[in-house]
Amino acid sequence: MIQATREKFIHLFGKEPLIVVSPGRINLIGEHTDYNDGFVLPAAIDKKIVYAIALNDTRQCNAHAVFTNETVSFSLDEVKPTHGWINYLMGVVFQLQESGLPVKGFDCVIAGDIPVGAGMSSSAAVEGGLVAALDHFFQYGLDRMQMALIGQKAEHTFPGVKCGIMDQFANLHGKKDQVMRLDCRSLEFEYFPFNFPGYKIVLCNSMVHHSLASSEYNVRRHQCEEGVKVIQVNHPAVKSLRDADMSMLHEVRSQLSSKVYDRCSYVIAEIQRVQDGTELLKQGNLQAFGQLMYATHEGLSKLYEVSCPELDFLVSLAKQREEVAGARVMGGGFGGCTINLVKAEKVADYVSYIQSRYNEQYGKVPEVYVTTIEEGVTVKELAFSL
Ligand code: GAF
Repeated sequence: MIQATREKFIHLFGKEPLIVVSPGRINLIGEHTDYNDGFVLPAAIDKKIVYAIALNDTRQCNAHAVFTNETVSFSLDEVKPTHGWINYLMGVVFQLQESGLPVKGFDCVIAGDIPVGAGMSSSAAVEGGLVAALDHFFQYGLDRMQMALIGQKAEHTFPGVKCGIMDQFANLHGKKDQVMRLDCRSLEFEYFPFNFPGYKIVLCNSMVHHSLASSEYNVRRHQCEEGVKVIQVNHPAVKSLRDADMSMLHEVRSQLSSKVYDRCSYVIAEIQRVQDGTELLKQGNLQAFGQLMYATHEGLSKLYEVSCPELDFLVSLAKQREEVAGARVMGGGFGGCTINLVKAEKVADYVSYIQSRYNEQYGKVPEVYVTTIEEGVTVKELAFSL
């Protein structure tokens, strides 16, 4: 794919590009905890966006997307929110300009194999790849966390999703075969190996993509903040759900709508599950970790209400199979993928079981990706060294 993207760029723009490989991400546990100052456990994966990109000595940015086969242009003097994938690029450019960093016109080709809307964060990959490319050209000297924060702000201000930091962080900090535990408040993080050679990480795509996903995402965030405001009356030290516990939430139960109560109770439990899950993984106890994944799914489905019947069905299939240590919906939800930890020698059986049962139930065959944990955004300066 890298070579094909480079060739397409040379064909369209007639010069040699810089290549940037920008991965999607998985998250083992810790969903909707990032914007509550909690913990997450993501990793970058083998699904990726590839940029071929070069400066063009104008004030015009021209981007060709291989997946839609269209070229979209915008002027650096008129960067404002619009529709479609170009929004992610414009958001990044806008945030760099806002930070007082120089940006000049560029040409790029964007290709990739991250399925859109599948919960693997193709949007953070588009953002992170562009920040890294522009940082390379202009030598801003941004560190990877600063780049992630620029991507997150781009997402807030252009597509308008008030996301946490997890996706942009994972995209830019990934390391081969390592998961990362990020404290989303302090932004401190640690790597540790995901060392289960007998198991594979299998993503099952429900092929459902709800258009309400981003507006409902923002509603969830707002409901968490509502809960915090009420808890703060008795406990002023509580700045976010990270600081709350179930007894504090219980005290204010009568003052909260049942939805806000449920959202908060899910998040408080999930933040704890990341802490417990990290220890279990470090101890090599994948079976117990898998049970936490099922508990997360239950919470995301019943309390946080970001699942859908198709995802619940996929997880119910996983639960019946002894080769699966754990499974749950991954990412923002409202469609997309489940993440499954599956015994390596049984992956083929499992995939055919899932695909045939899902097809019987919903009349479509889910795509399945057996994924690996890879490096974060990589800038490849010399095309001939590919
Ligand atoms: C999306 C968001 F972008 C992340 O910040 C995170 O909140 C995730 O949903 C849910 O854990 O991917």
